[in-house]
Order: sequence, then C-alpha cells, then structure tokens
Amino acid sequence: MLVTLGCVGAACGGATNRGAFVPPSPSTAASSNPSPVTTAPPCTPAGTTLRISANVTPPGGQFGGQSYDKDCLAAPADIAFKIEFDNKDSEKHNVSIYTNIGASTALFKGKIISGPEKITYNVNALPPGTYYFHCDVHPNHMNGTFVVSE
Ligand SMILES: [Cu+2]
Repeated sequence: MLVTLGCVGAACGGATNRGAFVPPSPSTAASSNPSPVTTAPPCTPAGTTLRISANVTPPGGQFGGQSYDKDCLAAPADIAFKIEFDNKDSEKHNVSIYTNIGASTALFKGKIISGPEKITYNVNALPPGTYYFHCDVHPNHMNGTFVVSE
C-alpha cells in the first residue's frame, strides 16, 4: 500500500520542500482501498522559514469566504523560525499559534495586517508538539494544524 509521508496534497507545498525525501514507488500495485495513515503528522518541517498566504476573498464571501492557502504548517523543534505571511486579500488577517483548537493559550500572536501586504513574523523556539494556528480576525474560517517536530 502507499505510505503517505509529509504533506497531504498541496497543503504544505512550496519552495521549502525542494529537498524533501520522495519515496520510490512501491513495486507492488497500489491497493484500491488504501487504509489511512493515522500516525503520521499532516505535515512535516522543511527548514526554518515557513510560508502561508491569505487568499483573496471571493466576492460575496465577506462572512465565510476567507481562507489560507494551506491548512498545515510545520516548524522544526527547539529553534526560532520565521513565518512569511503574504496577505493577498484586501481584508485584515494574521497568523497566530495556539496550544490547541480552543485557542485558550497563545504561543505566538502575529500582527494583523491589511492586505495586500506581506509581513515576516519571528517566532521563538517551540517544543515538539501538535498545535493549532488561526487568523485572529476569522478564526472559524482560517485555521489549521501547526506541527512542531524534529
Ligand atoms: Cu483572516
């Protein structure tokens, strides 16, 4: 069966994945009914510069069309890193990291910027864990998993 390594789909695509290991195709035929890999993180770190964009909100999407271009970010553990945030939208957005989906404890809060504009956030080192990120302006529509791992 196929083993999923790293990002699912285009969730974590980008230039930082250039050096990512690409598994060879298995010699056996792919199962028509692959079982999900439940233990692998949804994305894995590839360097200390992370990138995420806020998509342009479609017309009429003012109360629900806001979105990021990915739903998983990953950073290496125990080392400071950067998040290059490209707000392509005309609305205000940011990226903040929380301990969990309830967003009760913030690990990092990014400055909210009006787009179109780019900003680079400098984030202090975090211990390994599976956290959560969202836009503080649109937490219900712009959010995802934040993985910190070796
Ligand atoms: Cu937002």
